[in-house]
Amino acid sequence: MESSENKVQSTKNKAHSGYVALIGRPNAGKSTLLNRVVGQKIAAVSDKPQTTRFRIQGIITKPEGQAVFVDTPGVHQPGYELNRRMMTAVQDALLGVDLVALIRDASVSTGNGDRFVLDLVKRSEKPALLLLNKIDKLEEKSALLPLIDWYRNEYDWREIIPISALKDEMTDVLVASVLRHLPEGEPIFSEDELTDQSLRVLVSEIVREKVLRQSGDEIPYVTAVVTERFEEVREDFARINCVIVVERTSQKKIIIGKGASRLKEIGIAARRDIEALLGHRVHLELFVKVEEDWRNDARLLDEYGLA
Ligand SMILES: Nc1nc2c(ncn2[C@@H]2O[C@H](COP(=O)(O)OP(=O)(O)OP(=O)(O)O)[C@@H](O)[C@H]2O)c(=O)[nH]1
Ligand SMILES: [Mg+2]
Repeated sequence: MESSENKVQSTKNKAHSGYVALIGRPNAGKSTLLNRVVGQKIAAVSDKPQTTRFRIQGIITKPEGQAVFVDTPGVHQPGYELNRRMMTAVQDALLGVDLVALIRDASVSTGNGDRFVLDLVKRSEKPALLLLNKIDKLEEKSALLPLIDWYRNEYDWREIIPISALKDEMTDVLVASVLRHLPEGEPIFSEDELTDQSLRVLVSEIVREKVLRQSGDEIPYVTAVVTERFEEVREDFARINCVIVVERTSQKKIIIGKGASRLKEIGIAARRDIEALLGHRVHLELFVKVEEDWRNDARLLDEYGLA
């Protein structure tokens, strides 16, 4: 009797593991969700569209299994070589995962961009979850019903889950659902691994996020950040130099600001996050450099890690 009970138990508790892609339009909240579920800031977040430029993995390990969340750039029409590469990153992510999570800003009305994203998910023919994000912005939760109806007619979703990545609503339900829908299997990564990104890249992305947050509408698209020096001088102190690349001298002036005031603000905000990431003090130096048309320059894109 006892042994059969144990058997039932062990089948029930079989661990699940695998990859889940976060796919959606720019600004849907994919990176906010990634950071939220991992419990650490690993992806840049801003209110400017096209913040994320490459695939970023965030790993969650629980007794029920391990989920590797794959954050991707927001789906948009590619103009520059950079944007073509961003869209290739989305396609590659879709190919390589066990599960797809379409994340949709539920506070805005449906447009062509949403149909385009939906088509990508349909063509992938993968099991998929629909995440209706930003429910904290809705006055009435019943506003979700027409949206749910519309999506339900379009694809055979494994689950439809309203969430708020920002306010941490229903995100535990979402993680449990992801784990349930991943295949049975052993963990892929060790328990203490949180991301596939190197410290240098995490640092560059922190600086880029601060640039995006402290600038107007033009700068985000024309900015790349590279960590040129990362020296752990002592166990508890590092010297870091980052280069902020823009396309024109006028943009360089905007980022530096009057009396270097904006660059200083960017540096202070970035250093705070970098110190939290590394757990010790950091000396951060920022430089601004002009590289005309870097977004169409394959060599520079490779150099900046935008492969
Ligand atoms: N109110 C509210 N805002 C949110 C929520 N999730 C994300 N946001 C905000 O939406 C904006 C975009 O968030 P991101 O996480 O950068 O969006 P993304 O989908 O990664 O965007 P791209 O990388 O550009 O594709 C930021 O200002 C977030 O703070 C949410 O649940 N509620
Ligand atoms: Mg993003």
